[in-house]
Amino acid sequence: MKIYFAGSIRGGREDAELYCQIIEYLKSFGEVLTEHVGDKTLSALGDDGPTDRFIHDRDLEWLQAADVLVAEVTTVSMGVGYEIGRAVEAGKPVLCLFRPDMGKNLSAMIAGCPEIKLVRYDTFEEAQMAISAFIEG
Ligand code: 6IA
Repeated sequence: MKIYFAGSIRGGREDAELYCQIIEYLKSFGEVLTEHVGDKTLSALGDDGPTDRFIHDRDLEWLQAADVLVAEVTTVSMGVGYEIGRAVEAGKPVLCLFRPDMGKNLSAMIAGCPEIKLVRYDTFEEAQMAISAFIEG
């Protein structure tokens, strides 16, 4: 099982610790292709290395190789929204995790997409249950 995890980078890194925990949990189901998303040393600049073109092309290759996409969508991110759209278009199963109590609004393009499995949660345990139900069916 290859898992593409999507979380905000340039959209803001306030949930980086949570991404890291989700990635660790996802690893119990298979290979996480995008572990860097949970790297707590990575700043919102997200540009301390390869060019944007390189990042885009490499991430899309990983997305095509992935069996599923799991996204934490509470922190608004253009890149995460783009990845979700590309995954839906490619017919990949998509799980979006959203924390309603954080004072953020979820885009209708995510909340209203019938192909996306959207789970609203508060605790990490709820996120774990949503992930295992999504992956193990
Ligand atoms: O618009 P955002 O930057 O918030 O988009 C975040 C999403 O785009 C993540 O789910 C990533 O998969 C992808 N992404 C954005 N920037 C990078 C990136 N930057 N590297 C890998 N994926 C990215 C460079 C960091 C690297 C030097 C460790």
